[in-house]
Amino acid sequence: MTNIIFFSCNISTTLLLRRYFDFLPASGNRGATFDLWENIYSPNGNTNDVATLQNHVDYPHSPSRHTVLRGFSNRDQPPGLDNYGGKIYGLFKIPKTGNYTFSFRSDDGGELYISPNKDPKLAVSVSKTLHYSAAWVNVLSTRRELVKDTEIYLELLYKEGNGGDFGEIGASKLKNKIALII
Ligand SMILES: [Ca+2]
Ligand SMILES: [Ca+2]
Repeated sequence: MTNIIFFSCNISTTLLLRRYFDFLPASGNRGATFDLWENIYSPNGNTNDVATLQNHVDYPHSPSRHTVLRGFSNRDQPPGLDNYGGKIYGLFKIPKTGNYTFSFRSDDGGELYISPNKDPKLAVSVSKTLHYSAAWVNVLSTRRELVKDTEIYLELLYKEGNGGDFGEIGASKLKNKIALII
């Protein structure tokens, strides 16, 4: 992951103002990068493990597509393909000091990585699924104290088999009330 190119050093996704949130979006730019690898087939037809993507020869440096999303979600405009791997990643600028938890939804299997700071090499897996998740994944990240205006690197990998497809990361300062980072 040493050659990851951030969308921009000054493009940080800010939170969000949807239900549940008690703070306003910070000023500044928004955006997350979305890389897509086509023709990623699962050896086991019953699961869609992101390891299939991670073990592919073209991962991570040669995606089929490299685009920018408004936030950490492509649910509103999914690629509409089958048998591919996706990676949504970028910097999340903390809008307000507090204790945060993170989660994800994906179609199909997914895995969420979080770094303690801006360095993607320090990102660690916090939760993983092998199937489509209609709800925020129950295994939330450990609540962590984050200070306003600091930036942390977030990354969601997901592996699409067939049918619908999307990925998105959520965050919350409130217990069990996850909402999209947009
Ligand atoms: Ca599909
Ligand atoms: Ca699917």
